[in-house]
Amino acid sequence: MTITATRAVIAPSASLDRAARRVLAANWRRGATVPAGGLYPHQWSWDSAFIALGLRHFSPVRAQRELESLFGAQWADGRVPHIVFDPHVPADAYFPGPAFWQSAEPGVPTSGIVQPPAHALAAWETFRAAPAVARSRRFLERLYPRLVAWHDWLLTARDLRGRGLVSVVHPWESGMDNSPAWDAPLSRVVPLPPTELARRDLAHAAAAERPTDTDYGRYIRIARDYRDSGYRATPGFAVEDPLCNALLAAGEHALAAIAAELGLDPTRHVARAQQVTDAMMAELWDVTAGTFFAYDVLGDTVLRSYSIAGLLPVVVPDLPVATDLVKTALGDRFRLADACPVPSYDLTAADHEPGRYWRGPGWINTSWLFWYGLRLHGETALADDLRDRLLARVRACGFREYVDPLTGAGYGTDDFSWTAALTLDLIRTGPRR
Ligand code: 9WN
Repeated sequence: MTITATRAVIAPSASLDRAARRVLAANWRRGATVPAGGLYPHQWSWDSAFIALGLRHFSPVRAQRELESLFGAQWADGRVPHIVFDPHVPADAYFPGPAFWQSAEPGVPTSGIVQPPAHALAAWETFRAAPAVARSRRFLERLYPRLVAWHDWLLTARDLRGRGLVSVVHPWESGMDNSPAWDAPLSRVVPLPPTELARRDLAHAAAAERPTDTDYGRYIRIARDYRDSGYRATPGFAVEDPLCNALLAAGEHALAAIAAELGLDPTRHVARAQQVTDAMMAELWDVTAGTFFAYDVLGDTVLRSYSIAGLLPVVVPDLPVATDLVKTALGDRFRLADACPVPSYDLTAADHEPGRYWRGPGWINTSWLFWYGLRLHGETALADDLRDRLLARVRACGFREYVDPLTGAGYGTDDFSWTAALTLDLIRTGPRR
């Protein structure tokens, strides 16, 4: 069941803050937070990074444990799985579940694909919120080698073109599953028939707000092929996504700061951040379009689709084109000045769907990343304005998963953890003005 009408929750910051903490408390399970009790009843990789960014403000230890539990499921090769399954949850609560992935590498059942590397950034910000607590728990000492192994794996196993950029080999790895940017490469994948899908998501959200059966048929085929190769061979999908690579570059900057805090040499991370940034500029930047485009590795072509992922390299310090990205965000495609949350996909495109998942609605995590980037690049007035409007949206809609950026209609699940966590961060970090 889904609630498509917007709920009026008008609340001043103090009660919004309390309500957000209540969501995070309700979604906490034995050492980690589930994204949503019904729809996503396990631990997800990049969700935990965003959740830690909120938890750090009122429970630094829980924020640290959130990341530690995720990295406790890291594979020997360095990859961090996109789902860590909770063995206490019934096997059929989420599809595809542990029986499909057939992996228990670190001793707990996990998936075998990954998600965008937002973790180093989250770890550094988590440390900065409570350095004394983190030092007493040796948080960075324990996490740093794991974060390094994770980035090493990405830049070796996943540099498929040898250009210094990471590829994702499943739409789920991008975190923006049914983004229109993936339509062309996905069209080459023959979907499995609906009879081979045991979708559980439709019990918790309306079909019109979720990926289609054809999408799922393709997702499951790619995941099955990857699994059957021992999670090694490139399945029938591989793209260089600007968001993943931007988070990696920003993450290397964070690793440099972490290394310095630990008394280690940060040079390697500074150099890597620069290499990834240079590769993004050389391979993914389109100066005329004013955005980064993803690259279809198997089709050997640029994916000229205006997704929010193309603007999110704004999170990279020293990015030479941050001003151009802001200009594109202010234009008709994203309408930064009035659309809120920032649309996931081009408002002017014929296939923009304001309520369907990553094909149009605004999400808090990508909006938060854009806000973070605005602050990073000194766009204080725009950042403060976006923050105020994001908080107003959450006050009006509640902690929905995604929202129509023009009408404010809420979609997907309610009491979504990263919406609550990043709302808390927006409240607690405050405006710069
Ligand atoms: C597949 C958990 C995850 C997010 C993703 C979002 C959605 C899963 C799904 O939920 O994906 O990984 O079942 O649809 O697209 O970004 O991490 O919140």
